[in-house]
Parts: sequence; C-alpha cells; structure tokens
Amino acid sequence: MTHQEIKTAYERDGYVAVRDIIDVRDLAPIRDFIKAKVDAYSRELYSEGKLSSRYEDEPFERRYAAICQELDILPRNWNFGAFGLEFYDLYNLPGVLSVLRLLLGPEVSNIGTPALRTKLPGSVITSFPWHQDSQYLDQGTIGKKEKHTGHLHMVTVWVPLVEATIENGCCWVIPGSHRWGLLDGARGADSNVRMEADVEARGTPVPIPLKPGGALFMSNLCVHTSKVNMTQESRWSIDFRYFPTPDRADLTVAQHKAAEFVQNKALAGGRVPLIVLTKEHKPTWEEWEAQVLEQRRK
Ligand SMILES: O=C(O)CCC(=O)C(=O)O
Repeated sequence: MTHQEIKTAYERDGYVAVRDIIDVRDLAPIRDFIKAKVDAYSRELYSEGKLSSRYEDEPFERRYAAICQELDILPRNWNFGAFGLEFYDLYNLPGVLSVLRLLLGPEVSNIGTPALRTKLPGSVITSFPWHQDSQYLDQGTIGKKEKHTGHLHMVTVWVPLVEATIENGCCWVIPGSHRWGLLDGARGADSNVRMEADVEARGTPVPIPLKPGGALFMSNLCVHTSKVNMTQESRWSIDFRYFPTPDRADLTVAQHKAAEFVQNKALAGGRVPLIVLTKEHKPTWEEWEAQVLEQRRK
C-alpha cells in the first residue's frame, strides 16, 4: 500500500492492516525475549517438581501452551515483564514510525505499556469482548464508568508474532465504528470491558488475519474484539499504543488534558512514555532506561 492508501483507509475505517511493513528479522528479539522467559519458567517449575517435562523440544508456538496445559492454568496476562532494549527497538521500528507520522503527526510518544499476548488454546478470558481501547485506558476500576480520552486521537499497533488466523483468534474490527464516539461500557469482574450497545447490530464485523511482518493500526475508538483460540498453539502477539506527546504536539486544551491523563497514568504505574517522533531531542535507549528506573524508584 502507498502512504496515501494507508491514510485514506485508516481515516475511512478507523483501522488499516498493512502487510510486510516490518522486516520479520526485527521481530526476533521479542520472540527471543519470550523464549528466554518461558525457558526460565519451565526450569523453575521443573526443579520444583511441578512439571513432568520442560517441553524443550516444543516449537515457539506450542511450548508455553504445553506448560500451561500440564499446570491446568489459563493466565489472562503475560506476567514476566515487558521492558528492555527489545521493546525500545520495537516501538521505533521504521515502518511503524512512517505510518504513525501520517496518522498522528510529528510529535508522538509510545505510552510505555505494551500488551504481550499469549492467547492460550481455549482461553475464554483472552477472547476480549467488543471494546474500544480508550475504554481500557480510561477505566481502572471494575464497574466504574469513566471517560477521559474520547476526544484524543491515539493509535494502537497490533503485531502478530506468529500467524494470526480466524482459527487461533485473530482480531476482528467494525469498519467505521471510530465515528461512533466513545461508547458506554465498564470493566467486569474479570477486568475485561463490556460495552452496553449491541455493536454487531450497528456494524459489520471483519476478521483481520495477519502474518508476521504485518501490523494492524487501529484508532482508540475503533470497536474490535478477538475470539477464542481454537487451536493447540499460542497465538502470540504484541500490541502497543501511541499518543501525541502532551507538551510538544499541537493540541486543543481538551486534547492536552486527555494526553496528560494518559501520561500521568503511565507514570503512576512506573512507566515513562517514550518519545518516538519529534523535531526536538529523541531519547536514546540509555536515556529512556534511566528515566524508567528512576520512575520505578519513586
Ligand atoms: O490480541 C487480542 O486478542 C486482542 C487485542 C485487543 O483487543 C487490543 O489490542 O486492544
């Protein structure tokens, strides 16, 4: 796709899936990060006698799923950390940045809180019901409706680390739903947001199968979901979000307030948004790491 086609599709539909925008070799560090964590986890549990095997011969797609299957667990979240040079490099991938410049302008930060998704076989809790990403960002408390970022444009980048298919639970989107505004909904007891509107009656869901090397760019108001993984392997993916840098981007007062909300939420969680596009100084990995360590210490 040309840049103009990407921008036109995104503005019309609220999302755009771009194939071959990432060199798959650039995904190897994140996959290696996952492999090392899963390896350490298997070692620990095996030495404690909780696993009969370390499942070392299983491929990337299957090893963690096999471990969780034996343990009879289906964790909702990846609990082994998501910070390091691999993540700095991921947020700065040249193909991704070239699209973000088109969609968000010249002053852009990553919010610093990626979601590394294990999407285990049969896991219901990771078949996220229909939602808009602003709902997750705005709502921290179960059952409490809050709206902060409905008027701020942010972009989610969803990147498959294995092929995402309808069978293993790829994302689904509703084209044009980004024009519906920030809808009502709240987090349920399982922490997942549930919307009040019957969005499937209002729009037509479209699946987004995607191979590694592709990326799905979604507006924070794009209504999307993913379904249960019906295969025996993990559907590994990672998604990360960008917003206009509060004190550098050209924002209205309301947008600035919303961008500050996003920034303050990250800081309160011990994260530091990473400036990825700017006309001014762009932090190096060493500078960003020092900021994050300082923020965590505070
Ligand atoms: O990866 C998935 O299964 C769901 C992702 C999602 O809903 C999101 O990135 O907001």
